[in-house]
Amino acid sequence: MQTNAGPSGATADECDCRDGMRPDLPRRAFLGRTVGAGAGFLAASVGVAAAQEAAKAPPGAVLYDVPADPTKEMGRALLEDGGYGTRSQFETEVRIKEDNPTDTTSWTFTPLAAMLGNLTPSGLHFERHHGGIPTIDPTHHNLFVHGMVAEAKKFSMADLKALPSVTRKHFIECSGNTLTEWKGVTAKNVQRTHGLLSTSEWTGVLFSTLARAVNLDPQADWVLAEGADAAVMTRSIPMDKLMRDGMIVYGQNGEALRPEQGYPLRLLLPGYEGNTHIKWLRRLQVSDKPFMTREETSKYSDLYSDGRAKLFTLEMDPKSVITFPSGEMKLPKPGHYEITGFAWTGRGRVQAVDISTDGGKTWAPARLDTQPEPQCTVRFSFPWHWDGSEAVLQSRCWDETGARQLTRGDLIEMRGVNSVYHYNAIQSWAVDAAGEVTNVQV
Ligand SMILES: Nc1nc2c(c(=O)[nH]1)N[C@H]1C(S)=C(S)[C@@H](COP(=O)(O)O)O[C@H]1N2
Ligand SMILES: [Mo]
Repeated sequence: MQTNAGPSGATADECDCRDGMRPDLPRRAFLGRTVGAGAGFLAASVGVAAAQEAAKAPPGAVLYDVPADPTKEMGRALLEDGGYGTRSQFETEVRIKEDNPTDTTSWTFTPLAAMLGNLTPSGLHFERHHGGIPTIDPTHHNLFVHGMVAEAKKFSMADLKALPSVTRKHFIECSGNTLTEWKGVTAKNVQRTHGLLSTSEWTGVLFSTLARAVNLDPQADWVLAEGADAAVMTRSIPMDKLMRDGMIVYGQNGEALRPEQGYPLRLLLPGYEGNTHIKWLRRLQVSDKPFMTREETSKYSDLYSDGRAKLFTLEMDPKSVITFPSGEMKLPKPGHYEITGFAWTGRGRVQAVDISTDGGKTWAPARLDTQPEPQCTVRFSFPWHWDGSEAVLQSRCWDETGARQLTRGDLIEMRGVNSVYHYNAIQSWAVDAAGEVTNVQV
């Protein structure tokens, strides 16, 4: 465990000599401690309050002593080298892993109930990896565009960054998000039911810009996208989608993509199922037909009750969920509450959101707290007076194409229960008389 080094590894003596720092201040005023395994050390050396925080703080978080009055002590020093900032030691929300993990073919859920605003902090973006997270040196990474093109080309990262770019906010949702709801209630909270959803501001080159550079064959109709991970994930993407709004992105929330999100390069297909957003993108092969890869035949297809499976169900349908109050929360007492949540659709902009507090018998419109943008989440809210009696909270949304979020009953009538992917039914949270909130299906 690190005990006497600050966040940048500076020793106490170095700290004392920094420009502008008063050497007479107690050392602990500008020393941080990194959270490790031994909580005993922290209890002994930084006091009870900090030890309690340490119990909650994720590993690696840097803990500072908390002065009784922050105006009476010099604040801590800046990081030695300017450094890379981290969140407050009191902010402890993390992604959680799925219940039955393997180390490399795994996923983590975004803590949706803790999100403030619309964007997901990059460190909390959900993850889904089929072959682990590759480490790729961007100076050696290339994107090959070939197949039915007049001029096959190799683009280095520098080549791509020299092209005109766009910056747009879009969600990514794994089509397996909420899959446990098909067969009944198992997931207890919104992180586990809906946490394979995140929203970022993405920066990169439009596919249409690359298309002009390689000169597409007029017969070209599909493109195979391939990742440089151990899964060598491949998906066939319709050309009209790519030409409409497909992006090759290298930026996420103002900085480079996180390794978990596909560093240094990924495909971003606004509103399409997460699986098609190929990470660690290394190759685009242009063709006149789909390639029928494993990921679009045996996987990522939707099995209906009559035994037939639908292929290429690419657009995510309208969906919404209440994140407050939601499963495993407890309302302390009757009174005023602001119901809040997210709505999204892969087909365009969210048009409106309704709320029911009586299990779908009556509905009233929610307020949209963010401006609806194409294929982007919106935040909604709804003022609610809880009188202390049992309630079932639901949200439903529809989008600018007229597509609606269905009840669970209607969705199952249409789709059966053999599907794995694309579950988008109305979610219900029951509030009991004690204020306990649980996941229910009505
Ligand atoms: N190369 C590659 N691309 C991939 C995957 C992968 O395992 N390898 N997982 C896919 C799946 S199933 C999803 S839902 C999204 C998840 O993106 P994220 O990890 O950035 O949230 O990436 C997709 N792209
Ligand atoms: Mo996925």
